[in-house]
Amino acid sequence: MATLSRRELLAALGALPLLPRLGRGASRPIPTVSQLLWQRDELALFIHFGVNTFTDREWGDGRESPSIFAPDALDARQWARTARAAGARARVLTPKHHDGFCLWPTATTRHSVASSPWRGGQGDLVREFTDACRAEGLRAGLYLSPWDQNAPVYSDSPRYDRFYCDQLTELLTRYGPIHEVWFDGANGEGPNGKRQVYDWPRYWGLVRQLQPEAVMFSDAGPDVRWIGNERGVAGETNWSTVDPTIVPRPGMTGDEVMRSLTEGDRDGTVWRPGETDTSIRPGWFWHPDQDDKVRSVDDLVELHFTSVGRNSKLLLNVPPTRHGLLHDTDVARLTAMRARLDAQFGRPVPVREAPITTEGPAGATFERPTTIGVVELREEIESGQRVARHRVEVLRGTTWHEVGRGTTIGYKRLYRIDPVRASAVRVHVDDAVLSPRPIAVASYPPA
Ligand code: FUL
Repeated sequence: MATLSRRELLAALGALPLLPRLGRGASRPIPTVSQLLWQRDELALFIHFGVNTFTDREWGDGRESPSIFAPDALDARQWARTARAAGARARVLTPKHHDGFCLWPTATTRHSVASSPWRGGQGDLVREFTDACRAEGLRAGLYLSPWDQNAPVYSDSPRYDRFYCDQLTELLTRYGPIHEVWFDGANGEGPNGKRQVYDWPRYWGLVRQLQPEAVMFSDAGPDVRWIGNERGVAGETNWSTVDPTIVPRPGMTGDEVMRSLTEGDRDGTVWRPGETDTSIRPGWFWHPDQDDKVRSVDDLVELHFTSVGRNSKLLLNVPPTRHGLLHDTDVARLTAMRARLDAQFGRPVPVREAPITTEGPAGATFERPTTIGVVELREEIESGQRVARHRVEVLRGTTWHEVGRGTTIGYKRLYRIDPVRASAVRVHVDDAVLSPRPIAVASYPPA
């Protein structure tokens, strides 16, 4: 098949109507540097570990004895090496889950590693975790559950707020830079039968003050929002902008809340991209009877397409066993997943020219007709997110064929298409909130 000449290609590209000029100059939210760096990580590993690992439960009740916390071969470097091998650039650990047991020696409670047999009561898992992150070049994040079933002051709201802020202060002042602070919205009743009222503005203000470069995750951000499910699937429409009045605080429910979490809001006034959290196993914590229920390599690769490939970031949970090590099966699956993704995305189809314009369709002509199976689109999100509806077309012979259509693009939009031999690819924008910035288009061979 003959390839197109430059003139023919430009003529073909130019044959489509110009983009609608929409609200040029109108102001739209853009990401902060911290939000940009967070998104570019693409993959982070989540580490759920604590007393639940030893009781075979998902939620402890706060009555666990610290004496059960006894990993006999804990190696935080093994977790970090695995994260690197998986291609993750960051990790988030659970220093305290809903049971209240603290993985660092805190002055706020005796319910911690200091009362456990691990390392003779001298251990500090947050230290080992953050040191290992640094040694392997990974960014460290921390999850501090506000719901605490052990703290006697829980639900005595002002006292618990103080207690919780003291814990946050320890975590954010002792261990160097923390890139993400993860706030879960779970909110149970305390010993007095009342529900704790969390002082979110105070917690968020404290994090800003102590770690100004960290992004804060919760249903309500303020920097990064939950994607609305734990299956690993971001919305096909996924704006990084949201209307902050729809989800003003964590833990809210309702159809409109869930829609806004999953899809964001086209006319949102704040930049709050969605994080997709899911586990490699059915549970968040390790359970012996789930060793044969680890996600397959196909499944893990699929997650990349339904999260990163839909303008999200994937936070993939991989829980250590009672030995304090990641299980061989999980390690093998993650390594194989990375090999598959590297093979898939390692060799973009070479292009002869990549005429990119904000006025017409963006596209690229291949050096030679090539069979492709994946198309990747990227907006320059440094200047915001603009595309609201688009189509992807490939050139076969002298005719353009549509191979995909969708709404938002954002940081990255991936299309898996039926393998097709083509000589060029282009994206046509049908609707945008502002004249789009150039869209980068890359194509890859089928898997
Ligand atoms: C949830 C928690 O209740 C789960 O145990 C887990 O930590 C998950 C990531 O967040 O809300």
